[in-house]
Amino acid sequence: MLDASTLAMLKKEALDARIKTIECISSFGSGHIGGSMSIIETLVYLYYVEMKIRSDEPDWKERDRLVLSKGHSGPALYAVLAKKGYFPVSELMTLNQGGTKLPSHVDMLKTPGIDFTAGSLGQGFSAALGIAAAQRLQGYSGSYTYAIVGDGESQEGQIWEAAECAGAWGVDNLIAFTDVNGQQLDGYTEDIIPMHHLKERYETFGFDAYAINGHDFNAIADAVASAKKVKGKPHMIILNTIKSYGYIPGEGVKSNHSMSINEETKKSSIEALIKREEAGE
Ligand SMILES: Cc1ncc(C[n+]2csc(CCOP(=O)(O)OP(=O)(O)O)c2C)c(N)n1
Repeated sequence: MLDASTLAMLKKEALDARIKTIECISSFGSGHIGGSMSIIETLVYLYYVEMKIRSDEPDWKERDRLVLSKGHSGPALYAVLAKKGYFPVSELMTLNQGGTKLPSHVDMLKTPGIDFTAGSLGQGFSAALGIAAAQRLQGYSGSYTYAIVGDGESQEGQIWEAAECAGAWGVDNLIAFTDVNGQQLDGYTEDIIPMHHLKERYETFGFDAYAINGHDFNAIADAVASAKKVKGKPHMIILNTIKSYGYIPGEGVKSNHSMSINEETKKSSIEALIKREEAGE
């Protein structure tokens, strides 16, 4: 359970990250708003509370790592990294443009603070497992690797190969999240390949697993704290989320994976979000 001032700080930073995500996607004209907005609380919680990082030394060897396996959600991570000081906030407005450090899919060779390149779905989770295993081998006993996987992405077979190895090897410094926003590129996960019983599936693979509301900071904090107490098993936190949460024109919309956001929609959607936050809805 988080104290009131930490919770207030996290909510403020989440609102700010949502606004910056909308603004940076709008600066290019379109982008992956849906899957960016559903993971904001997780990113903000990890970077503001949980992770052992140095923004002035992004390559610090003993740092915690984050692999955004659903690499198309880069804009949300960029918004958080910019605010944490990895690069100037003004660079957010170069998203996806020629010469940018911020491609639409995360790239560790281009962006300070990005720990692994992703975008070809299914691969990042394996990389996260490898990084976590390497941390153990190198003796960084207090270092964790976090991974964020999509529910659509979980249809990739490679996800389950990584799960199999992580469980067999007992890689307990791997703390992964699956963002179950119920949607993927072209529709509802339920209509394509349903991802039922994910918590139980991961338990079967030898994980310590949780299922929580992914927009609830206290639930995220409690799950991570519980995970860190369980030794000898990797951890999977299933996040029940809403795709496009906070970009109101995309909420409840089937085609909210990648959307066009013009100047007018940017302004009106940010105003509507702030109004909703102020009303405490
Ligand atoms: C191997 C591979 N196949 C297809 C794609 C195209 N693609 C990009 S995002 C996406 C949907 C992913 O759905 P999900 O993991 O649920 O992401 P979210 O809804 O959270 O954005 C697809 C199919 C890809 N990037 N990589």
